[in-house]
Amino acid sequence: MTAALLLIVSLAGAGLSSPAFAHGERNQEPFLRLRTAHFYDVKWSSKSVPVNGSIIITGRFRLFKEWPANLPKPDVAFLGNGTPGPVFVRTESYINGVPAIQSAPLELDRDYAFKFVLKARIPGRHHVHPMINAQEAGPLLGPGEWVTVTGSHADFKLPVRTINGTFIPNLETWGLDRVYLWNGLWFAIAIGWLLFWLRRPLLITRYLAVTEGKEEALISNKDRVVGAILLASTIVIVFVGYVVTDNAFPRTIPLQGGRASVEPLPFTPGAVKVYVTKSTYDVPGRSLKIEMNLTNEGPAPVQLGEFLTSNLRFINASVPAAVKGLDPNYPRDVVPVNGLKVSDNRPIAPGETRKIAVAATDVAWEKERLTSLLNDPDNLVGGLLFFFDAAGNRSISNVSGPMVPVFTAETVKG
Ligand SMILES: [Cu+2]
Repeated sequence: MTAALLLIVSLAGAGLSSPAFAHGERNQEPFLRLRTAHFYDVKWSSKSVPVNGSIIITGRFRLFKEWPANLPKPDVAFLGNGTPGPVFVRTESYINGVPAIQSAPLELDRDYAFKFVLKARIPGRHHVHPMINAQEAGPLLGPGEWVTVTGSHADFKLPVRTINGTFIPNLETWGLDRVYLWNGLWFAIAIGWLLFWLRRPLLITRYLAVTEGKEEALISNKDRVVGAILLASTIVIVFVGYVVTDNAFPRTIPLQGGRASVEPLPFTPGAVKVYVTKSTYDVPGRSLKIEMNLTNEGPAPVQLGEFLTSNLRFINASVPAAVKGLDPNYPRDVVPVNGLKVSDNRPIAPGETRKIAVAATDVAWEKERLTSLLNDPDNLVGGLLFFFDAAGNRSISNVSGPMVPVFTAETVKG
């Protein structure tokens, strides 16, 4: 009976659940995704690439001003890529044009442009994200795009010419014989040493000998000789190995552990000052609503075109420049179809302050598991607001406010 019930439950589950996509970005704490690195203008050069082919990922990120207080600052940060395992090899990476091979300290409330090149290694359909690894804060993921790698892994090659002119036909297999030799040798010695002791009576006999004060009887002279031989031969192996390797490769450079230094992009204050007066999350309506006073401190009238948070792009369909800014190839699963509803779309004149209400309504709040923020002791939502003038110039302002839950549906007209 129980077995039949279990079978029914599991069959029902299989029918209802959708296949597991992506690779766990939704499991990150919402405050990590809402108030750390906001990625924008991200582009993937291609959605399909053969093994040995390369794709280039470019874009920008802003490290949010209201970085979570409980999270260490990005004093040591590294530009990486979020992919399911080593399916690509990162052959180049830059932050603001500076090679990002090493980690660098990054500043909050500043913008950085990044670029990296990935060479396809393992065939399949992979979700590819830009990512910032901040020491002690963890991986901060940008938006993901599905990239298909075609061909066969057996054809993969990574040729490199070193600075002393040595040509390595394939870095993937270079020097593997040495790796096997040294690992095999130490493994064999370790197993031999373990067996030498394990073949004798073990715990209880030895415990009794020790309690009776006869521990000397447990170690014979032969054991001492074997131990001394092992010690001497280990030292000889290490020394000879060092001399032989040093002669074979006289010029070596150790792995570099220094820090790079990267200047942020020039600071451009947002043309619009944002003052949030109320922000709520309508639980049944799956809608984040923000009421705010917007003051245009720039020279031209502007309209609110986009709200970006946690890689979700809520776009105001009434602002042509915002719609134009959405690349037709951009991954659709992070562009909620309802977009951003704005209570008043008339351009805000220079010097004018206007109270507006916006609603970002989408099932993505649940799907991306962002609503678990409602249970957090720190329930601030953060994001970027993109304003556009009539010429299509963009200005970016920060926005943040608490996600206070309401349990009755309300609407924002727009
Ligand atoms: Cu992913």
